[in-house]
Amino acid sequence: MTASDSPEHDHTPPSRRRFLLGGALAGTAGAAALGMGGALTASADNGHNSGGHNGANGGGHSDGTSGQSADGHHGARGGGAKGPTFRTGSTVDHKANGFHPTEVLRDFDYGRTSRTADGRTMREYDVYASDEEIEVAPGVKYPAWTYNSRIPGPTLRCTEGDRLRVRFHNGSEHPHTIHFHGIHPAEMDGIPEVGAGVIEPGGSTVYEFDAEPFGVHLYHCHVGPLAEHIARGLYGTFIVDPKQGRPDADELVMVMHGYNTTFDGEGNQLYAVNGIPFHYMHEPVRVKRNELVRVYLVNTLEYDPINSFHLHGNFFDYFPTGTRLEPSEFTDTIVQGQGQRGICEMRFKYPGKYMFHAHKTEFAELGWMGFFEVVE
Ligand SMILES: [Cu+2]
Repeated sequence: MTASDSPEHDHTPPSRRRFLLGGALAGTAGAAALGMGGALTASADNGHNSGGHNGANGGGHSDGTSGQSADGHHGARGGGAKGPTFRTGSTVDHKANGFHPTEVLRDFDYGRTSRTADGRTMREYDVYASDEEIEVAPGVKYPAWTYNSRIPGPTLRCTEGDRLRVRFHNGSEHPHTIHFHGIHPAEMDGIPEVGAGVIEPGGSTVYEFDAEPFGVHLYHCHVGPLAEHIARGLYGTFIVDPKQGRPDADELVMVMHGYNTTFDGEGNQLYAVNGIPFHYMHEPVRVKRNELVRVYLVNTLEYDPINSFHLHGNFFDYFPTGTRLEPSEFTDTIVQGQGQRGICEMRFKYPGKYMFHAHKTEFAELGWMGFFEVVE
């Protein structure tokens, strides 16, 4: 599609409009449901674009299919009051994907523990890289590169002062590393030409270092082209708890990211928290009224300069990078650049459903939105 044949009011950049390269997925319900235009498929009509993703018209239609066998001829439209069609009703096949975003929320990997010679806790983790086809929207398969076959990778958790031993095996067809944020010797930094350097397909290495400083951190591949290695899915959360711990809470991990399904490196066509766009619209994050909720929030979004987190009907304490025990802010919206992260602590005063989403409306309408469901 060129600018000249796009609908008059569609200001979508070309990279976002062209949802997928080629015809492999043309005509699937997932592509059509995104409401992103005739470039996708010969069967798309003008109505797909007139809604755009700004919700200008009321064409929403949920077909409720899984998308796997949809033929794209049912007239699904994007946009409208309900946003992209797959936002409600349709879901991806989590079983086939091999991970479930609701489980990712509270899934912490503490490793196998033992004692070091000097009496500290040793935690050993196994992380492998692999190439996986992930259904990121109904009917839309994305060729991801993953840690432990999921997006995001496992949440590795420990306490400051622990000794960490991370065995990394590269089962992908591409060279990768694990680069941890934190304080550690240069040779454990997981970058090319230092320490073990790039780990080739079939290769392995061990990253070993002390857990510091306490806070919420991240890890990701550091092989070039770096943007693609990260954007394909090679990232995860790395939590170092303070020795004294934090107050009891319902703890959640949220990794904000996107999918550049055209691979043009010019933006993202989908945005998500924990792997699947709109997942927490379908399955709200259930929390209890008055209970402390602690969100470890990480931004790994590639190709867009900022991301954000906004909570409806409530405010939260924000602890940037989680490296101090006193919050820096009491707010309902924070902004993070890539690699930034922090802890949001909140209590819901009233029961009901409360949205959370990027306060970058474009991201929200392309997948980065969800609900908390507060119950008694
Ligand atoms: Cu890589």
